[in-house]
Amino acid sequence: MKRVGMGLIGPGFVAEHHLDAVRRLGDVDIVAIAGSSQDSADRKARAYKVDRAYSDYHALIADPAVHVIHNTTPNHLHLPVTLATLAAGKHVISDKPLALNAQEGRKLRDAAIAAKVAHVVTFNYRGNPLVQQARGMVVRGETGPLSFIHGFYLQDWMADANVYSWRSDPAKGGVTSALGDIGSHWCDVAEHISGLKITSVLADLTTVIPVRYSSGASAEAFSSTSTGERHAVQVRSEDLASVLLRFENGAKGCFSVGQVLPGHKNDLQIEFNGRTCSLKWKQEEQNNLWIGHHDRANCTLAKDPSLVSKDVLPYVHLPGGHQEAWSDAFRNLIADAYQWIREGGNPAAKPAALPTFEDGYRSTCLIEAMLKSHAAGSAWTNIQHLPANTQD
Ligand code: SOE
Repeated sequence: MKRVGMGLIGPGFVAEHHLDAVRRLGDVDIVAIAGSSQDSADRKARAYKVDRAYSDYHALIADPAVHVIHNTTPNHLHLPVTLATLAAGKHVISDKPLALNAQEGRKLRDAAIAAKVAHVVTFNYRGNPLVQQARGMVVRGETGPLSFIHGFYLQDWMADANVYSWRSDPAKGGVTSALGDIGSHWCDVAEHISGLKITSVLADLTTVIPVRYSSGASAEAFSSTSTGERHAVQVRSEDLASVLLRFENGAKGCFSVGQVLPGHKNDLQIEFNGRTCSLKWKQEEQNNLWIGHHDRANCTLAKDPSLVSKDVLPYVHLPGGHQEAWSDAFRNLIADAYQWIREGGNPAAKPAALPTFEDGYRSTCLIEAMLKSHAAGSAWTNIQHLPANTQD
């Protein structure tokens, strides 16, 4: 089989997991990475055991051995890096959020469709086998019509005021922090499993830590803070938010996100209440799916190839009792992405669970509606998600 060459731009926290996932596929060559300077690119290339390092991402995109770009840059670089990749006619896998706002998200969605390449956004929780199992149960009508979808996504890595990353800087992370970074994942899982679109939102946002102390360098996600000189920075983006949701079938919902909540590491939980049964999935206990009943005992489905439905099997790699985890699910998403890439990004050949720039654009529309809702004093706000090829 012909090998595919990939290049990665923006070697921060999540980059290592992109490289790991690609290495596990076995038929993709990691050609080069690009960083913000030659020095940092060289350092990261050595650490990640990549042969070539560029300081200029345009040079990496132009490298003829590179067919696919992984864009893991901070949010403000998603637009220029991805547009340059699409202009070169190369496939692109972008980190979420796809862009800083809905206008940019739409531009990227439209450019990706016009470029006729594979365009993927890393809503990686779709790669979890029990997320796919839950989705199938809803599709097959096993839950009955859904009436309530609720949960949260809570983290604590920003609980220390000495953590200052680009996520808190509106010029680099965008005006939102918690909603864009992790609320985007929660909403994607909610819509993906339920098959229902959120139609309107009512949001209440808070900045629990309005002053942070920066060392000058951006803190990597989940890294501990270094000691030394720091300066105070005013933070305006939210680190805590709660949102009420209305779904297209009349279902109601709500979720909270927070980045400053001690004890919560990567605590994404989501529950779907149907007329027949309920489903609950917790990211930190991702090998179990809770099934709630009214008229018989509740039960837990453990991830096991002999128990999940057939269509979920490509996402399961180990027998029952052998725990699979975050990086295995991430690898599943990347495997689907490369399956699509090998089909040249033909829309008809896209694996069903794979999130595209359409989903990435949709996510920017949801977050934008939440920001508008809050700014309007927490008023109900409809989602404005424009189809491809619409005129302004
Ligand atoms: C940091 O909050 C982060 O790495 C997110 O950016 C990821 O999307 C999430 O999967 C884990 O947490």
